[in-house]
Amino acid sequence: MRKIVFYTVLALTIVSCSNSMNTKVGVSSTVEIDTDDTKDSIIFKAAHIVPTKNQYEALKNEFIAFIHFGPNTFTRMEWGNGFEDPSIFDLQNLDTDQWCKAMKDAEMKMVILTVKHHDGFVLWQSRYTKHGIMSTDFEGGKGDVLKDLAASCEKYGLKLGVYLSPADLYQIENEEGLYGNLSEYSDRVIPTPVEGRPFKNKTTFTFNVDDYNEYFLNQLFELLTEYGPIHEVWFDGAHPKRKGGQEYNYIAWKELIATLAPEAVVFGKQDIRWGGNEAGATRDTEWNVIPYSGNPLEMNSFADITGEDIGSREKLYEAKYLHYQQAEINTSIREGWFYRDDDKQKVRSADDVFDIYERSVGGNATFLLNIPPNRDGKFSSEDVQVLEEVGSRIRETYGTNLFADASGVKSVLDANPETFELLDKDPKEILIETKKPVTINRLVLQEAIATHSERVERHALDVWLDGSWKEIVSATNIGYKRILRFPETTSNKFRIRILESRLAPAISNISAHYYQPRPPQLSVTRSLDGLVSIQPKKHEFGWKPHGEDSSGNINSGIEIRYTKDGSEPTKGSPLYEAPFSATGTIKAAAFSKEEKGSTVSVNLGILKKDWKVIANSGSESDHSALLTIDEDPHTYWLSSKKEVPHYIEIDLGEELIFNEFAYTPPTETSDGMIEQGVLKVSNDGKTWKEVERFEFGNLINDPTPRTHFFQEAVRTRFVRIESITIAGGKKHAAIAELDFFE
Ligand code: FUL
Repeated sequence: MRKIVFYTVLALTIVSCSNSMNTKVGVSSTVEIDTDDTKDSIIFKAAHIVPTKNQYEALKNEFIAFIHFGPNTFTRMEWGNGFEDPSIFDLQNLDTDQWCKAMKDAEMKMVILTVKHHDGFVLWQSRYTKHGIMSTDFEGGKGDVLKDLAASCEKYGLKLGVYLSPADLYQIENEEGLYGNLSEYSDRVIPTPVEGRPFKNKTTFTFNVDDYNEYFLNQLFELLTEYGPIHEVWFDGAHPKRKGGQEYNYIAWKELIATLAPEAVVFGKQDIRWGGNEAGATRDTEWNVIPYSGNPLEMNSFADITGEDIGSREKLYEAKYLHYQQAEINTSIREGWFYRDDDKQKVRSADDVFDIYERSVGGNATFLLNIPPNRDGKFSSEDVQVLEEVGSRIRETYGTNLFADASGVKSVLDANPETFELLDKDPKEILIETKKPVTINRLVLQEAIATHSERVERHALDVWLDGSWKEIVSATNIGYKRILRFPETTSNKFRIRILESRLAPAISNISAHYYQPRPPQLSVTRSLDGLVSIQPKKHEFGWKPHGEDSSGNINSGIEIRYTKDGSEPTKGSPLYEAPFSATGTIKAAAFSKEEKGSTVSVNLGILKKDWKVIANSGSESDHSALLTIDEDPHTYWLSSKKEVPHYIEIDLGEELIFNEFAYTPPTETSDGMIEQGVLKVSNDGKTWKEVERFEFGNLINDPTPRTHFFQEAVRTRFVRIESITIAGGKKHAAIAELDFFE
């Protein structure tokens, strides 16, 4: 065996629980690749890279919370500029208990607060700046958000972490600012004593640093000694601005953190890496044993790792070092990291959050979800509802193990992560038999990563059905945890096959679960050709799209049934399989085995295929008048003219009789909602006759399709809609869709 350079003092003993053979091989979280290493010896080394104790504990948190709170909450900005007057942070009420209860209900285990974002404003009573909560009216300038949060965390049993932004616009912009002030490097004692504000913790450090690093270290000292144990220190990589070639002496920060917060992991540095996006997207294969070109234990700065393949064998062969560094998948529950408002800033659905949870926690990563408190110092009720719903789905699904009384390999069925089955003989498989048949659609697999690293490269689940094994699902790596999702299957015999691995993998846990599918809300659309499609309604969350079909990912076995005669759809109604032709009323609902989803009902007007817009009062770019009759309610005409009346004239292609029309306003803008208007008709498209006046209320708050019924039916080929007033006194006119009904 080749020489392995270990950086941990402790070399653990790997003991196989199922084999009498004890394999004594050292493990480490970082190892150097030697010049004479071969592909095989590199893989051997990779198979002995394990998380540190702190990293392993952090992985076990699984689902954790982020809180972005500060001046931006009040200015409605995503990034401040450092010039904010502290009084902008007009906090009157603060309810950190409410935050913690909601996080606990969601099954989260830790919360990380932005104690200082890029604007440089501090949320705690720092001795080293006045740019923060001490200069606001909150609790007479004595308030401390971190202190309140720390107390609530203790009460609710949550761990605490801090986000301290290295970028600091206040320290860049103000005249006496320390950031990039070109100060000399010299030996400085941390913490810098401040008269009348002694520290209880008497530890001191001497570091050779400049002014900004001294300031930063002093603040870290306060955060890590005065708020109870800190379990994660989060260093963001973003910089709205830089100055004076300012460098960060991370090696000094690291020594201070390791001494004062020995249980903490560091994000953005050697312990935890960014998942590579802020959208909640996950990799299909998330390796945590990854290659480095330098020694990560000595590195001062860490580049973002954003590629798709980061830890395959091919990548490892290029390494100078192999290092354990787990991913955090971070995203926000709202559109934006900071709270802006309740109307326009959409909130992720419970389906979306639960899907990200299963993809990240069940994909060898940790899920860090941001919930930004509002200006009343609370989580908004919509956010709380999503958290409660996600928590109850986690408990309902993963709280019951359907393999609890199964027979098979005890060490993987005993729910004890310390015991494991070392699969060192072929075929590498595990058989599990339940007393009675069980119906499952989720399987959780875990490797004994703390002692045996992550070794599985490909695996599959087989189910015994009608006298033979049938492969139900396969996936790549496992690592800390893999959640397999598949259509429900019922059997009493299951087989897990490891198809490829790095040496002998050690499986520590296998459990089976059932997720109760939730019939999704549906949407009914029609193409210009008149083909009607029914599909799960897309959640309208516009911020940083991850491109996943959340409802499709978590639900299986859902059927869509519909009616064309106005009756309520039932399990006996026609099954929707492909688009069909129809006009009139379509009602549809999704059904799971147990449940019926809400019914969607649409009234489809006369086909628009042969319609033409013949005139209109101008249009803004990208908002042509044709979008009024394109069967897509997400696109809309926006007139260019800035005063009423606005008009649009349409040639229906032939003479038609109708007695009602529908106006669909745009949902993406509140500009242009036609509150009052006139419908005119013509038989030559030139001379117009008024037939109806219409009025629609509350369009800005409720931009849903509105129908106007006529006194009597009209027969015409040309129609003209003319606006009289626009909601909210706005100047343009906008139409997403126009429909006429026979
Ligand atoms: C980014 C920052 O710039 C955002 O404001 C936010 O804090 C996010 C978590 O990290 O890089």
